[in-house]
Amino acid sequence: MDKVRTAFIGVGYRGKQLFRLLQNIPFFQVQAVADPGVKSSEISGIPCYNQGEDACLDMLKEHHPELVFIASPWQYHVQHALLCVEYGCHVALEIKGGLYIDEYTPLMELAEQHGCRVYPLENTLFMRENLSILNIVESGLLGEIVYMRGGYRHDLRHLLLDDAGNIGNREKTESVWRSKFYQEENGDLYPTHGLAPLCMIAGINRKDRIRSLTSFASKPAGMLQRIKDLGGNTDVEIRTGDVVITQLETENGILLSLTHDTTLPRPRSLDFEIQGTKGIWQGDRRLIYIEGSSPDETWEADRTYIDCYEHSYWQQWGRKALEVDSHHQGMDYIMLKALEADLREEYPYPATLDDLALWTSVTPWSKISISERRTVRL
Ligand code: A2G
Repeated sequence: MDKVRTAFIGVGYRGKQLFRLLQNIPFFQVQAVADPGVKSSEISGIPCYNQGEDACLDMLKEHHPELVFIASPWQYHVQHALLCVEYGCHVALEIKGGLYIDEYTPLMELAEQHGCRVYPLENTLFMRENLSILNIVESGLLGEIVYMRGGYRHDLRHLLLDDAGNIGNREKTESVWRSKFYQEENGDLYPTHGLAPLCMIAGINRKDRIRSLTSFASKPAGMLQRIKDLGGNTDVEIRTGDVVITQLETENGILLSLTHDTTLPRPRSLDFEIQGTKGIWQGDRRLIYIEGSSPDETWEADRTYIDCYEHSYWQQWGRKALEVDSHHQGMDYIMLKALEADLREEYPYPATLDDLALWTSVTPWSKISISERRTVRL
């Protein structure tokens, strides 16, 4: 495969970021986009399908793409992916939390029947440090993995509320549909940024399985405080706890801790920590400790280790990644190059639809665990 005929369903905030990055990779030949909310003037030089319910269907019929990027609102992901697979397209599917248990099963079945691949676009898998840590863990430097932590800790109040403190009202942003989840659900709404790299690093869903999870939620106070400060109407219901913590256990006895924390003031963090029988790495602080080689009980900067164990993705494409993708520190670009490498049959993409189904299942299971105050078996 030399080039791939590519199309987009959904070109909002995220779709446009990916669309722009693809301009740097000649392999992806973007033929058309479909999105009822987009104006042709926003996307230059290619057909833009924005009329009516069947816009994306018309696009598929008229352009016969081989690959479709799906970056529509969360509630449409599976429906759009099913449609693309019906038309024989591979799918690059944006991530989100699971909307219900077994949500991806029909897609897995249909993709298998049609011989289509579905690539989860989880960019944190491609963070330079995470990929070096994958190599470090595989080399045995941290010993046997025992405990891992990750999370999505990102203050989204500015996105969920407008400047007057109205919820879901920030025009032309994901605020319009994303905020509804905060009003209706109490659980980890967005587990994949934290969980996906942990699963990749420890081989979960390959050589180990998640057995059970237990989630806990704090009260939801952050959004209401912010609404009050902005002079908005505080007579709204917010259900998602400000901090939701999920503890997961694997069959091989690894404990994972996952945090969802998006409605309190804080600097952004993915909160990674990987701990094994020979050492520990802390992503936020960029520190590492290896027994026997680090000074006794003293943290070291991780830089030398991260450089020395650099993943082949970053060795090949890292320089360009940092040049063209400052917004996500190169990881989006590396992800797209990894997708290209898989489609060219050169190097397998490190995650599958089966992995996405596992990561996202944390959302519905965490809701059950919180509301029934119990551990759930996966
Ligand atoms: O904020 C960041 O870019 C998130 N990505 C992304 O998932 C989304 O939530 C966005 C807000 O729209 C990372 O944190 C890697």
